[in-house]
Amino acid sequence: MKKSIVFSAIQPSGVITLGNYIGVLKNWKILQNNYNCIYCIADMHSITNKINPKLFKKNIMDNVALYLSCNINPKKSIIFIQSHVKYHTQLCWILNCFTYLGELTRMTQFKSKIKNIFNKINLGLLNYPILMASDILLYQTNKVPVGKDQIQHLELSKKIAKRFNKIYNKKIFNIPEPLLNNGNKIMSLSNPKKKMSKSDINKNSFISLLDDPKKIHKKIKKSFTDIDNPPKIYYDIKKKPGISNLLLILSNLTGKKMSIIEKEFENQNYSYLKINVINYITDTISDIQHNFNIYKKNKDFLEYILKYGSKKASKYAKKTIEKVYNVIGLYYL
Ligand code: AQP
Repeated sequence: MKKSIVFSAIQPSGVITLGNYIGVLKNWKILQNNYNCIYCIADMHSITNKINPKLFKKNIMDNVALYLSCNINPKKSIIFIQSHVKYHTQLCWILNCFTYLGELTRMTQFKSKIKNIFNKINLGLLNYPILMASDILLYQTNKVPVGKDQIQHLELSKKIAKRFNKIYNKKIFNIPEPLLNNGNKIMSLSNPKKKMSKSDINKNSFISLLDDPKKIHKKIKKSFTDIDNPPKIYYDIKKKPGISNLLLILSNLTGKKMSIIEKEFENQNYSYLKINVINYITDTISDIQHNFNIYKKNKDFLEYILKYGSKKASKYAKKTIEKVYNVIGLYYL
């Protein structure tokens, strides 16, 4: 039987964070055993923000090396850079013509990203979900592993695909479904009301997969702590957002249920909890960094993987673009 197709991507707007890792990356290596997996470095998405070009190039290649370091096997999964497959932006323009302005201005991420921009809002921020829809629909994707924060964008992708299929009365796009990794969203270490983000200007708000143990120690020690007297450790995202975030990180890294974690820490103080969180993060990350240091030295190998990946991805994407051109009436040569 043909395996279902999984598509997932991370933007190289910074180094992959613990939030990205827990939200999606940790699961990718498991998925590649049961699905045809396509894992993308979504560089075109990142240029909605101004990024230092030198740093951007470094982040792109660091993140490729991190995919491999997290055991994504290029023999099983396609690994490629979004801008290397021209069909993403091609389909994006076409889908722009099948999406309404109101659908885009309603997106929560758009609203939060423009909060502090008072003029000159670039259109890439608004169109971001259409490029994401193109990424997914190009590969006739069945399942999309996403964090809870991206569900709204995926719902819009489904809506656009259904609309397109209905207009032409043909199944041009497969309708993708989310693959939620228990729906966990890791929050910022300095403000647990915001999600942990790699492009956050406050570097203490996130753990990057390339942080050294000293930095991890400092960031967790300084992380937001809920004030209550006497301090108690239990999971309650509303009453204790800071402690709940640390418990969530622990539960994900240890694989233990939240009720078990709560029991282990019920009579302990915050400092003891933080030391445990530091130890588990450091353990997880040190294995990844060990692999990273080997891959990072081998630029030729990384480039070979990327060339091979974009060739394979292009082959699949071209098929969808041909269908789209034909059904719309665009001339395809
Ligand atoms: N904090 C998070 N907790 C759980 N999952 C998360 N994801 C992102 N942050 C968290 C999931 O990671 C995948 C890749 O995300 P992305 O890089 O494509 O975009 P993003 O969601 O905007 O991630 P960042 O880190 O916040 O990037 P910037 O700072 O550039 O905006 C997605 O599936 C996402 O759900």
